[in-house]
Order: sequence, then C-alpha cells, then structure tokens
Amino acid sequence: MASLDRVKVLVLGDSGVGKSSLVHLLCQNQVLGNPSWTVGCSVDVRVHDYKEGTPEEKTYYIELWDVGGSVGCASSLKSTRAVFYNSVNGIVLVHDLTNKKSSQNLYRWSLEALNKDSSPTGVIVSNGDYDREQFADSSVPLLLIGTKFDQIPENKKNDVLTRTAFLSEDFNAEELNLVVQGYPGRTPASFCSDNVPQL
Ligand SMILES: Nc1nc2c(ncn2[C@@H]2O[C@H](COP(=O)(O)OP(=O)(O)O)[C@@H](O)[C@H]2O)c(=O)[nH]1
Ligand SMILES: [Mg+2]
Repeated sequence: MASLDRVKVLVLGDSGVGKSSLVHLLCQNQVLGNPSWTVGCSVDVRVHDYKEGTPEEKTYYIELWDVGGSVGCASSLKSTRAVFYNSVNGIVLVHDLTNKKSSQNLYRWSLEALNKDSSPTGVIVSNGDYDREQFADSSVPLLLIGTKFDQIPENKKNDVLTRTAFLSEDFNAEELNLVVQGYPGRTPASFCSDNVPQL
C-alpha cells in the first residue's frame, strides 16, 4: 500500500476550552464522554480524503496534536512545548465562546507556536502590542474554532459572532463556531460535520 501523506496540525488553546473533545469528535466521530486532563501532548489521527470524488482526490493522514498546558506558564515549560512546534502544516486555535480570556490568550498561543512570542528584551508580546503583520506573513494556515456556542444566550449570539469575526481577521484565519458536545435536538457529530468541511 502506498504511504499516505502526513499532515501535522496543532490544536492550541487554554485548558477547558474543548480541545480534547474536538479532536475526539473529529478523529473518532463521537462525543468524548468524560474528558480527562491532557498531560503534555496527545496525538490523534484522522484519515481525510481531500477533494473526494474529483481527479485531484488525495488521501491524507492528518495528525491532530493536542498540546496541553497554560500559555502563561514558566519559560522552562514553554521551551519543553517547543518540541511540538516543529514542522507544522496548520494550527487550529480553539477558544471557549463563553470565556473572553480564552480568546485573548490565543494571541499568545499562536505567537508561541509560530515562535514569535519574544521581543528582544524577552518580554512576552501580549495582545496589547501584537502586530497583525506577524500573522499576515505566516505560511502556516490558521483556523479559529469557537466552542460552546450552545452556552451563548440567543440574544448574545450576534455579539459573539461579531467578536469572533474580528478575531479571525486579526489572525488572518478562517473561523468556525460550533458545539462540540451535544445539545437537545441536535447530535453533535452531524452538527460538527456540517460545519467542518475543511477538516
Ligand atoms: N456545552 C458545551 N460543553 C463543551 C463543548 N466543548 C467542550 N465542552 C466541555 O468543556 C469541558 C472541557 O473540555 P476538554 O475537551 O477537556 O477541554 P481541553 O482542556 O481544552 O482539552 C468538558 O466538560 C467538555 O465536555 C461545547 O461545545 N459545549
Ligand atoms: Mg484536553
């Protein structure tokens, strides 16, 4: 059998935003019943038929690297994480739509993974002084995923969608907002597959 092309995708974001649930849903096609703490990094794989049914159809072996931890942690932990950031083909930035801090921290996560998080003085760049051009010239495609859309009250949904649209512009990223866990009347797997054609 011919070997499949391998694509490495990082899944980054604060603890509790739903990274493990998302990766499980994408790779196992089912809801993660009882998510546990992710220690270090866990890798799951999805076999994906790119442009299925067309002459350009090609099968890829997509590795989703779910990197645990906190972005505000000590630099020694960060340098440990740096080993995961080699040879990356894409980054999924995950934030919890009910938690603004998790959205703000995505600036730091992405700059860390793109290896652009230190100024010459070693001071970490926060979203207050980040530069859009740092994302504009990135050759690594970014996808922004907002989770827990089911937890947003109906009258707040438009505000949230406006906020995520600005955020995805900042990152020069595609964006999706979804429900990774189920909610009444909708199975999460079908909801997700409707919304994640690119993945
Ligand atoms: N309501 C709701 N809960 C979610 C959603 N996605 C994840 N969760 C819950 O959020 C919690 C943290 O999820 P987990 O995947 O462990 O987050 P991680 O720390 O980023 O890996 C779990 O209790 C999940 O069931 C979602 O879309 N809606
Ligand atoms: Mg996890």
